[in-house]
Amino acid sequence: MFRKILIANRGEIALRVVRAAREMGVASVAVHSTADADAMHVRMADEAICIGPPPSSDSYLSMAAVLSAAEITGAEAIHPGYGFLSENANFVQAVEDHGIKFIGPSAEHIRMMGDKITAKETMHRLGVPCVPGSVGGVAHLETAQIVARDIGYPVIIKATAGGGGRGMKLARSEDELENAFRTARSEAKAAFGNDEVYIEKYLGRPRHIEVQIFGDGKGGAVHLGERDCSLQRRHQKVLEEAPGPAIDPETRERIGQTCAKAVADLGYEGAGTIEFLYEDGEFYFIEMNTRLQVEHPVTEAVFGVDLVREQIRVAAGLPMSFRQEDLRVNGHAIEVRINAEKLPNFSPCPGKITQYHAPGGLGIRMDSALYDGYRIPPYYDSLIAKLIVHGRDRPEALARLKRALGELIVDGVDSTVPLFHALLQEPAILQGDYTIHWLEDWLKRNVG
Ligand code: MV4
Repeated sequence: MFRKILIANRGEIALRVVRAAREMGVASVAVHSTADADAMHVRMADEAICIGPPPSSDSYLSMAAVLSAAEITGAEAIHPGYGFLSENANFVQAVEDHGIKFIGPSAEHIRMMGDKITAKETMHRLGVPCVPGSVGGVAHLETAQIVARDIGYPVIIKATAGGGGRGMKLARSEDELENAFRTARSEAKAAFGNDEVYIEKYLGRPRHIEVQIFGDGKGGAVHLGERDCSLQRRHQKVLEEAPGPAIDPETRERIGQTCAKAVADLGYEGAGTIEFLYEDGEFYFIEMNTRLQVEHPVTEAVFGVDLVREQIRVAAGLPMSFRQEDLRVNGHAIEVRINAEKLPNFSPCPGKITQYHAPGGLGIRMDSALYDGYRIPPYYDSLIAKLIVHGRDRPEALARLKRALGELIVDGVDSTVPLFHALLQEPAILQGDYTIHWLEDWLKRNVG
């Protein structure tokens, strides 16, 4: 096992990794910008080192600064958390070139899944069901027309270098195709320096279902069921749950085994998520994320595992501490993302936390780096806490969520807490009956 690891991140996820490492007897090094000198992850880690000025581009995103910090502190491995450098294949290569272990998949697997056409071709080849569409990229309008006629309108044009909702254009009929195709290509060129696009059948009212997988890097892999992450606003997830309210045990087993087999065939190492659209009982692969995700705690709650511990174990060359047959869904978990944002526009609301009280009791987990008097800096993501509740079933989890939100105190800044109080009054939420469009439609009706 490693003696010391460096955490190339901040906020609640940096703290999450410090906690896992400490339980394993592994020392942790926090890195921080000058804006984060008083941050909780800095206080909780065994060591801390300043890596630059407030802008992420000069600190948390600086490969040279992070690598120097690892060298200086003698860290044997780097955990990237999510965001920042977590899916940067060049960073992984640089880390390994310095003789440091990257806690995560290989540069090759990150690069493969970062290119959405290659990701889709790979998943298709491995037997994962995909959205009908072009085989590979589409370089000419004439080809786009032929593909679109074949699969039928509406179609969606996506940038191969996009993902997470960036670089997509809808064409409802053939009259819209030329404009959508040209716009998609020029926007992709401007945003990513790569104008390659592909075409898919547009699915009108799907759910976003993602399957958690975990590989040992040696051809072994398991799945840990799915999460339903359909409640999103502008491609930012707002609430996630496990298991998915629309997924029965047989369906979970079928898609889970398909995903586990695919990543086993790849020799994938570490945590990953295979994202699907789910409509009319069918799964359609869209993207794979090669990192630990923000919403991983709902999976940890229902499967009773520590995914970060497993990441560190396999990175150190140890086997995973469970096999597929050890894993079973226990109850139901829901996560809500508490952001320092002001409704109705969700505008970032940095500032000083004048009072903070975290909820507690049975089935409550609060992942947060907040404390009384903390100043939320204006430079980073507005996520300030994740409240994760676990119950024996979905109604119990919902009751616990309502109870916990009532106990929570976050004073000094606006937050998304009132949104969750309101959502818990909605029959569609209480029944788990929502698609990827439900939240934006609801916000239009209720928040203006
Ligand atoms: C789609 C789609 C409908 N049909 N692909 C948006 C994020 C990116 N990961 C994929 N996205 C979508 N791809 C086809 N063929 C609709 C979306 C989409 C979406 C997906 C998941 C969660 C929320 C979403 C909100 C709008 C659009």
